[in-house]
Amino acid sequence: MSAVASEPVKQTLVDRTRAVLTHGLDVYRGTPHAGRLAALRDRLDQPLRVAVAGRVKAGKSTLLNALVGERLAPTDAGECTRIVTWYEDGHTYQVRAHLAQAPPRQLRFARENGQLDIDLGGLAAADVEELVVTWPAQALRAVTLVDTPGIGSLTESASRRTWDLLVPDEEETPADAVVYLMRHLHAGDVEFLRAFHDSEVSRPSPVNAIGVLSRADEIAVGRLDSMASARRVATRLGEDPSVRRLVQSVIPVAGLLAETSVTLTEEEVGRLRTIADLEVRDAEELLLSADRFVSTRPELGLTEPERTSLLDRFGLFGVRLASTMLRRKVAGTATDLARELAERSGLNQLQDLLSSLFFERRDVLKCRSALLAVGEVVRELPLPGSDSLAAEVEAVVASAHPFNELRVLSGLRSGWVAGKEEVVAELERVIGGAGGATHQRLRLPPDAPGPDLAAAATDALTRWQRRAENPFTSYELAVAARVAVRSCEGILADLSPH
Ligand SMILES: Nc1nc2c(ncn2[C@@H]2O[C@H](COP(=O)(O)OP(=O)(O)O)[C@@H](O)[C@H]2O)c(=O)[nH]1
Ligand SMILES: [Mg+2]
Repeated sequence: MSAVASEPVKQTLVDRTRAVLTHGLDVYRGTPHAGRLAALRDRLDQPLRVAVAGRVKAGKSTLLNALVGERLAPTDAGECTRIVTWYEDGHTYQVRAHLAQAPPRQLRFARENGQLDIDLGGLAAADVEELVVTWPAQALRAVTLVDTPGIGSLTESASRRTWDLLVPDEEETPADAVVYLMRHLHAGDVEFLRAFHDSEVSRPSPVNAIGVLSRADEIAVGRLDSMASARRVATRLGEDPSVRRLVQSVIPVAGLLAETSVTLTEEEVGRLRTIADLEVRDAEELLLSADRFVSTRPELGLTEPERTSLLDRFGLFGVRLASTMLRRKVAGTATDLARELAERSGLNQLQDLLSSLFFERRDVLKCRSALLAVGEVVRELPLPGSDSLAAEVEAVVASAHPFNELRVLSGLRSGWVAGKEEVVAELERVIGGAGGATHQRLRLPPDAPGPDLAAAATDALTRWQRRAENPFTSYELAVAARVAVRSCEGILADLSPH
């Protein structure tokens, strides 16, 4: 039976965005923009693109490896760290170089000690626009990760490439979302984030950026309570109004430990056991400093290169933590230890956050990037027909509820929408600011039964309707409250069997 005209099939945001892009292709057929629009349409079916950004040596590549679960991105120095590199899922292992002045070229690569080593084949880093590493990896199915050389890179051109990727002048932002690493906040970080957000639909916008206080183990100089100190610093940063309007939240991550936890070897655990077998006081003395760890107690049974390699992989904090956990039998096997280290490094928390703030909203984030880009095409090259295209973009952006939620979220974060603390906190949750899942919006446990969810959603709906209609509610809050009402209605509609 065909659909009845009076009951149009509900179009999703992705459908509507795809229709805009298809129309755009019609308008721009035969122009240089056609390819760009086609690529944008393809992107709707591809994984979300998340860039890892921040200053040089912030620990970006290390953290990217932790997220992939393999040591693909080169860390420290080396030519390849200066090149913007994409890591995407695929059927075969492959590395391509996109060049400024020549067609793309396939590159040779090798793996040594689990690390990917790319041979630039005589190319200079400056000649390479970007590298694309295709790698069959579970983690890359949901997300394509982009490693950046970092702002303030050693060379002007590497710095500029990072900037172009995140804050392009002309083209759409190639990334849908950003994990921004900061070691300690300074003016340059805020300025960078601000510029990135200036190219957004609703600015300033914390909707697609998460802040990571990176190299968290170093904050309390590697003491065992380092992560607790880092958490305090991160919380303070996350409450700072100038940071809140730029990133959704700031969490501490000890990236090196995170990377090592997902690539831990039995051999490494064996070496850590040697330290764990020492008397507590002897172990503490050995681990007082990196120098001491490498050069004292020659009778220990660990060579100098073995000790140096432990330091490179775990950091002093990681060696302390891991050997202590083995000694106290918090972890018995390599698998246990890997799990504990992943948890304590902050990696699990980061993954949860990425999942609730980015992956669950991936369609909205992708559509947002695409519609922004269409808007730019229209501005760059006005043609007959581009006015109606621009109007369509407007219409989708204005009417799609998820975009309204994002707009309110930015409004809350930037202080445009203000109210009583608990009201603002509830508003932020209901519109999906702490995660888009129903239970998260209603602040219920993940396994809350349907009737509980429905009851909570009905309560919330009543509350937000009352706030929206209350004459004492400020104008901004009333607008936001109407968005919250729609969110509650959406939740109830999803819960209802009809
Ligand atoms: N102690 C410690 N060192 C780290 C951490 N993350 C990265 N590093 C080290 O910092 C250096 C720079 O890291 P890298 O990931 O290359 O930084 P990038 O320039 O931002 O990509 C390397 O020597 C890493 O081993 C961390 O969480 N803790
Ligand atoms: Mg790097």
